[in-house]
This record gives sequence, C-alpha cells and structure tokens, in this order.
Amino acid sequence: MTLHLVDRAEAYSNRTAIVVGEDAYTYSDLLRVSSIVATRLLSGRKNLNAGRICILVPPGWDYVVMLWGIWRAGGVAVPMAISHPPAELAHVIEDAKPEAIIAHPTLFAQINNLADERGLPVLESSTLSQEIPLCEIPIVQEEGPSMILYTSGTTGRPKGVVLTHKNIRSQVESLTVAWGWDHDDHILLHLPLHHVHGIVNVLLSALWNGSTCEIFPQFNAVEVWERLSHRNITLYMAVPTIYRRLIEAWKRANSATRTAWASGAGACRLSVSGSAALPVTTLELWEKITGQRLLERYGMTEIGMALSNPLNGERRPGYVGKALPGIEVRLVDEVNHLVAEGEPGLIQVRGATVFNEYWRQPKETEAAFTTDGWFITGDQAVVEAGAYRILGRSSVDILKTGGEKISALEIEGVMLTHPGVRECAVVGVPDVDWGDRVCAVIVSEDKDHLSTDELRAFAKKRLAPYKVPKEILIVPELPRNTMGKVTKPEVLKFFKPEKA
Ligand code: MCA
Ligand code: AMP
Repeated sequence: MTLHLVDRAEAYSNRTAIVVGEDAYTYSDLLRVSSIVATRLLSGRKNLNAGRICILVPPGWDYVVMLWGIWRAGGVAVPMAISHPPAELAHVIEDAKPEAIIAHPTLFAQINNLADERGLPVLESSTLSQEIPLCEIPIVQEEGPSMILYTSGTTGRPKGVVLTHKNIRSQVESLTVAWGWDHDDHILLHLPLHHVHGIVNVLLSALWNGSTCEIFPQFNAVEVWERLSHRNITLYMAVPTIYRRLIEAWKRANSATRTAWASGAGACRLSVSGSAALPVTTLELWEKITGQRLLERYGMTEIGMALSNPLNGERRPGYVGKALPGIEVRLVDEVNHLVAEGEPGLIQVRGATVFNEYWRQPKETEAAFTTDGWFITGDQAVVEAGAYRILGRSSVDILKTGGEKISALEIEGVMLTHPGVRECAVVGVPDVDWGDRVCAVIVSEDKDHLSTDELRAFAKKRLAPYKVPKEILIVPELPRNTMGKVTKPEVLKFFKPEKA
C-alpha cells in the first residue's frame, strides 16, 4: 500500500500546498520534487528499508520535500532542532544511528564536524531536489516507522519516540474531524519542525486536507500580526508563550495598527493553543483583543493530541475538553483503578494515534504502558462537569518552558560536569510568559572563582538554548530533607514566581 498522505496529494494537484514568502508550490510540485529527493536518496537501491535520515533544515519548502522524499524512499525521518548546539545534535546522531544527514548549507557549521567524526555523509538539501530521471518509488507500509522525534523524560538524555505512518494518519484524521479542516483552510506555520505540534497538527494536517500551509522560517510577533491582518488566514496554532508575545506586541502598537491586527486575528475561523497550560489571563486577553476564544487542547509527542475543547460549543477557560475522536482517555489512581469524576487521577491514553516504542529502549517502552496497553502520560488531571482540567506533571523534574519539554535532571547532569560545580538543583519557577522559568542553584567547589556568567556560557555550549537556566544562584548549600535528599519545593523558594 502507498502512503495515503501521498495518494491524497494526487487529487489536490494544482492547489497550493506551501507558501514561503513570495513563492507558492502546488501539490503537483510537492509530488514531483519529493520523488526527485526519493530517487536521489535511493541512489539505485529499491527501498531505504527504514534507514534513518536526519534532517537539519529550517522550516520552509526544502524541509517539506526532504521529509516527503525520505518517506517516499522508505526511510525514517529524524527531524533535528536547528537551534541546538552540536553537543545536543551529537546525542541524536549517536542514538538514531542515521545513514546520512540532510542539512541546509546555513547549518553546515553545526553538523559537519559531528558527521565527519562518525563517517556520515552530509547531503545538501538543495542538491537533493535537482532534476534527475526518476526511479521507481517503493511501496511503503503504513504500519512501518515514519519519524523519530526526541523528547525529554525523567531519566537520561532525550529518548526517540518512533511514530508510524499509521500513527500520523490517525492523528491527522482525528484532528480533521475535530477541528473541521477543509481544503479551503490556509494556516500560518512558524513553529519549530522537530515536534508533533508543528509537524502533525499544522503541516501534515494541512497537507492531508489539500489546504495551504504558509511557512515563516521563525516566529516574529509583528510579522505574524501583519500577516494575520490580511484576513485570509483561516487557522492559527501556537503555544501559550507565543500568544503572550503577540499580546505584548499588540499593546506596544498604535491605535490604527491595533485595530487592523485585531481584526485580522478575529477573521481566523479557529485559533488553537497547546503544548503547555494556557493561563486563563492569556485566554481572556486574546478574546478581549480579537473577539476569538482560543481553543485549548492537550497532547504529547508519544500520543499526538488526546483532549480538546470543542470546535462548536463552549470552550471552558482552564479546561482542555474531552477525548478527541478515535482516542480513549482515562484517569486512574496509583494502582490503575479508575477515579470518579471530580477526583484527581493520572492520565492514560490508548488508540491508533499512540506510538509503539521508544527507539531501541525496550525497558523504557515497557514501563511506559500498562499491561492492557494504555500509555502512561505522567500528567495528572481531573474531570469536572464532563471536561478535563490538567493539574500538572507527576514528576517535578519535567518542566515546560515556552512549549519545550525539558528534564531538570538532564540540566543538573550537564552542570555537574563543570569542574567548579559541586552540587546543582534545577527547578521550573511558575512564570506567566514561559510556563516554567528554568532556574538553577549551584553549590560551588570554590565560590570565589565561579561566576554565574561563566556557568551560563558553559550551559549554552552544551545545551539547547531553552534549557539554559535563566537565573543561576550560587548558594552555600542545597536544602535537604531528613533523609539527605534535595527538596525541590524548598529550592523553588529561592526564586520569585511571575504570575499573571
Ligand atoms: C527561546 N528561548 C527560550 C525558549 N525559546 N527560553 C525558554 N523556553 C523557550 N521555549 C530563549 C532563547 O534561547 C533566548 O535566550 C531567549 O529565550 C529569547 O530568544 P528568542 O529568540 O526571543 O526566542 P524565540 O526564538 O522567539 O523562541 C521563543 C518561542 C519558541 C517562539 C516561544 O521557543 C517556540 O517556538 N516554542 C514552541 C515550541 C513548540 O513548538 N513546542 C511544541 C512541543 P538568550 O536571550 O539567553 O539567548 S510539544 C508537542 O509537540 C506536543 C505534542 C503538544 O502538545 O503540542
Ligand atoms: P511533549 O512531550 O514535548 O510533547 O510535551 C507534552 C507535554 O506537554 C504533556 O505531557 C503535558 O505535560 C504538556 N501539555 C501539552 N498540552 C498541554 C495543555 N494544554 N495544558 C497543560 N499541559 C500541556
């Protein structure tokens, strides 16, 4: 069987699939260029047979045709974060063991040494789409793997979540029904393209439905407002931090600009928030400015989207609605017994959207599921008057900053490799802009010779930008309980929460 996503594109032929700046590309362009990429990747072979290929390409046309080209050649795409320093990219390469890395020339400096050291070819994205006589494109099984996305957990470095083509198809089918996707939709995309949010909810949902996805290479509040003010964007999706930034930019604008911007956002048929808790104040401000009530939904890399407020009907502030079509969600206690409505419980999810495995981590995979196949999310919630309200994570060591999930333990591990650091504790301080503001307390080996600037520079070299603590305090000792364990609630007291 061929991929349904690709089959459907045949029917959309001359419709516009992707817009980037002044350039517009049709579904026919997408089919043609992705088959060129597939031919070049195959280079005489019949099928990539689930070989991994990393993509280090900024959001844009090149990214989309590389992703489709890998899939059409029978490969597994491993999208990498373009903002990550080599030390983080090295982990992905080591773990995914790709056969090649596709990189945009602007990102060669980040990857060339890593690839050379491992004898891996770096393929230039623009070269891969240059005309060539096409080969026969293999038949790709929907049950097979399509992507590996890296996500932080409570243990070790980020794990690879293997999503199959069928998982992705089930995810877009569910969102199509729930959010009423249609071929006349036109969505704006500026989210990073190594997460489910940007890839599945925005890009692939648009391409599944014959809609248009307009890509900005990065987020810029003024550019987004200006684009919305043309009043022909029908769908918009972002994380709460971004809505906050948009609100701040709107407040700084003059009165005429404010009116034009607000009316543009108000012309969208739907604006969605997710990836982190949407503060009720943000929802209210957005509604006051644009007349639109944001639709908040809940999801996770391992499961796609699970819960959503309704397209039609009441969207309750502070709630994430009900289970999406085709997805089972339940709340249980510590021994897997269902909890009653109104009682807090642990969220578990089951269905065709849910991943099968962490890449080459059978033990982690087994621990992530109950014996009857429910995925244990690690989030807690309560159902009140039929709708779910997210209460937070079970682990204090999993943080969400600007929609990015991070592990406090991973950051602590990296900081401890600094010779001047004896002890370190990382916490997420409640923050209305970031969700969690990443902060660290450090006990130094030699206080007089360790500066917080040096520690930040050390972290920046080794960690993704959003994992670098925004505040670092050097303290004489860490707070501990009677058992000698560091008490994170006490660590939190070193920092000031920024509430709305
Ligand atoms: C950038 N910085 C951050 C973050 N992003 N700090 C904390 N958290 C972040 N997320 C840092 C930069 O390193 C910089 O630090 C400073 O903040 C300002 O950078 P700036 O360039 O202004 O930031 P930005 O590039 O505008 O990025 C902010 C952002 C971005 C637009 C909010 O983080 C973003 O697009 N987030 C969305 C992530 C996302 O799509 N998550 C979905 C995953 P310094 O000044 O010190 O250098 S969750 C998912 O997929 C599941 C399935 C779901 O439910 O959706
Ligand atoms: P990730 O693993 O990066 O896909 O992030 C998934 C996590 O984001 C979930 O496990 C939740 O903790 C969090 N999350 C996603 N959407 C929401 C939401 N609407 N409210 C609260 N938390 C959310």
